[in-house]
Amino acid sequence: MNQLSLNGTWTLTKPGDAKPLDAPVPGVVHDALQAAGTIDDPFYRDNENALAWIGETDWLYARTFDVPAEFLASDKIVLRCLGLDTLATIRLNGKKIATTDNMFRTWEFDVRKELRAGENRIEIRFASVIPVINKNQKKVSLFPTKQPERISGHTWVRKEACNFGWDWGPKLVTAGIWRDIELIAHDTAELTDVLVQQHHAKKQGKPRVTLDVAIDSKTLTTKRSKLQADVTLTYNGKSVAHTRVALSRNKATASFVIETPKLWWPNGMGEQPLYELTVDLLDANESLLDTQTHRIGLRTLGVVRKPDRYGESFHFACNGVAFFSKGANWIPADVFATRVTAGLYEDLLTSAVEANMNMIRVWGGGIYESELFYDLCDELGLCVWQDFMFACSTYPAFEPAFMETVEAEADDAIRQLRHHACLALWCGNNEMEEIAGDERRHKIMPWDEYKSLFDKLLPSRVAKLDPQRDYCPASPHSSLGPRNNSSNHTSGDAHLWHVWHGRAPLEWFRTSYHRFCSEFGFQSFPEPKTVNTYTQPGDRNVASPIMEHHQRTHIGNTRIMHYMVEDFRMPSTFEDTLWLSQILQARAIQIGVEHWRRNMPRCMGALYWQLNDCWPVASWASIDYLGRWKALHYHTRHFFAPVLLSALENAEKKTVELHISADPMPAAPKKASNKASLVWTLVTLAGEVLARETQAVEIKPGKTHRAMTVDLAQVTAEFGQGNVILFADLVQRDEVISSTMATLVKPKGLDLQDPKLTVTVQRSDDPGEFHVHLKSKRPALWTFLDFPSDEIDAHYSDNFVHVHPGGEHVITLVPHSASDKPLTVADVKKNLRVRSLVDLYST
Ligand code: BMA
Repeated sequence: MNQLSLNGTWTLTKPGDAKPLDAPVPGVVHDALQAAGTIDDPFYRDNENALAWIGETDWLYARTFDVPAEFLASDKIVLRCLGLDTLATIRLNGKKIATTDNMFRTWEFDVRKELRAGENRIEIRFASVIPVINKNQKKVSLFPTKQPERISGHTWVRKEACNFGWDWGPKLVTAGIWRDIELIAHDTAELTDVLVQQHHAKKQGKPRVTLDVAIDSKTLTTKRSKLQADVTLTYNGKSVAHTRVALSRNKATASFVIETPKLWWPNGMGEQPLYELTVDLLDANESLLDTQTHRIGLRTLGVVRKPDRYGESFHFACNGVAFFSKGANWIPADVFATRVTAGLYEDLLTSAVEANMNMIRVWGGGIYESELFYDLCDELGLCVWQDFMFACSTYPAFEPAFMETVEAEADDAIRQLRHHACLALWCGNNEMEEIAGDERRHKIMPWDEYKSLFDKLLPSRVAKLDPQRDYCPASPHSSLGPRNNSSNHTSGDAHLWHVWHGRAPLEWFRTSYHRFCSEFGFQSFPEPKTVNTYTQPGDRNVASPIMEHHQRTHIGNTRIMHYMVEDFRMPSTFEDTLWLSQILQARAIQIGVEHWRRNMPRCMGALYWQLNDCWPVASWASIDYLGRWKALHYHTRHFFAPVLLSALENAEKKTVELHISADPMPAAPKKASNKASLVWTLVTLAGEVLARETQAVEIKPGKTHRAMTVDLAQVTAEFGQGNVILFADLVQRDEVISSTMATLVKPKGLDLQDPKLTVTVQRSDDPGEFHVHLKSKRPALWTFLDFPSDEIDAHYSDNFVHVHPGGEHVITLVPHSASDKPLTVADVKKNLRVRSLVDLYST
């Protein structure tokens, strides 16, 4: 196999305009226009509004390239396009080769006859999708959304749904060659398919894995037949197994047994060893005709759905061990997919792991992410719940051409992802069972059409191409009871929007006994530094038109303020409002997740909406577009900790229950002690320590239990209900492994006083790193560090922590200055700001 990349600089022309621009490939039109200075930054203020014309225009990409004569000597040459966005007409040396209609597909066209030695010219013209959508909508109107943030009818084209606007994303309709484009030459034969299946068994109590590698190839010429496949499995560069099989009718199966397999585990449950499988296709003379390599992990992974006392279970298990899924929903990491670098993927996914997540759900309104994303998930132990790209709308499943392109798209996606150790589930769509119905009333999708796509077509492709992987038709999906119930307590997964969209109080979460919460969320604003990148000083008021422009849910800001007043006092300034919205968001999600972890195994998963942003905006994300962790992300580290100590207060009974919920620990040494101590302190708002006690407790891996109940009746009678705070730490081997705080009133009921924080900064042994020691005379709730100056930014080991008299928090930070100047302790001291909740209040 020979390869000739066509990536690089192309020209881009708006048909009718004489002057072409330089355009990088892979790339999209917006990026090229911005680089050329034709348009301003689409994310600044409301620049987006002036850019709709880009999506309404046709665009022409073109380039010339040289083909060496030897390349043309191959038996077959294909033009392989890994991503064309979307309605493309391809011409090679003036001749039309093909048209495409699906952004998600890998397109391959035989172009041997069209190519010539020396210079060739390729042109790809992208037709605007907007007229196509409008024309089709007149024919059959698909789910015309009432949400002004979305363009109706976009589901007529197979293109990233959120490109047409979402309740967190702008309407910036792209076009372009968004993934690699290349020429591939093959001789004699090519490998068309390699499918690996694993069979796990135990021999004398030890795991043993048999791999079956099914090889499919296509013979291009008969001149040299007698094909053979050479199959090697290596681990850390060393061969673990090797075999050679002869192909018969272009097929073969190679099998081998791995007697001492190193098993792959989700993050927190063990390691992530990865093996490399190489399949070389050889002819009788041992000439290499084609090769495929896949990195695999040895494990079983999937969903367990079986009858239990609550209905039907819904939980994931790896190597037979059930685990609570801790994670978040993933949206495209940038409006312009081509801007997503390996570094960005790495930052976001590493942040997920640092926050103790073990699962990511790739939501169906975005894209099948690039290979890099799944490689990182393999390495980090992040299980992937993978939606097919269908979301919150209806689709023309009544059109045979639509079903055909979807089938090809599904095959491409399954083939691309199925070897990944991280892949835990294929899921048909996002939130479409709620809008399916019996007939095409209100433009809903009739069930027979829905079923033809999500109960027949997609599962049949998964069964054929990835037979060992589970499939679920939708998220949410309730397997017992009506399918359009998005909030079923007995079975399936649920999307819980009672808090936020439904305006239920935060405590509503504690009434939820759902089996697996695959979506729930709460918005916040990004921090001031991020807001400053898209606003002018005069915009910096939450209700200004620009701040509202960067809030795509029309009820968004009202909701934030509604809940803020429910739980907290009013903040003083615009910036304090941004910070307080983050504290509020962190508190909301914490209440939900801690409740669900206390209710294992009835509930076995919490994936909040949403991990990341695709532009700078107020949203449900825990990490903002510029990679800054919001308060929620810091809290996530705590409420997703492997062993969680959580408090459940009861204002009527005047008690606080302390619960310990632990993940399973299959890789822990057998003799590891599960003993720990619970240290709890009762403090008044004035800082008087009323009690401090220690109790021996046990951690029960894979289980949750109430470790103790603290009775506050007496102290609250004496000091007042809103005057006492309980702080508790779970300590094991002298290390605080989880801590919690509880009050019998909402935070707004606390008359917080100046906590008299003492802040000590010390240089750590690692260069560029500092330790900040925090102590206080009075309770300092949600104490957070930041550098207000634009000169310095930092990443913190922890933030928004509850400091109390008698306790100390040490936060490690790695600051960097805009000028790259090394920072001294004095610089840090001078610039670091440490505040807590009370400092955000107006009085
Ligand atoms: C959901 C998601 C998204 C949406 C989010 C917030 O249910 O599936 O469509 O952005 O809620 O409204």
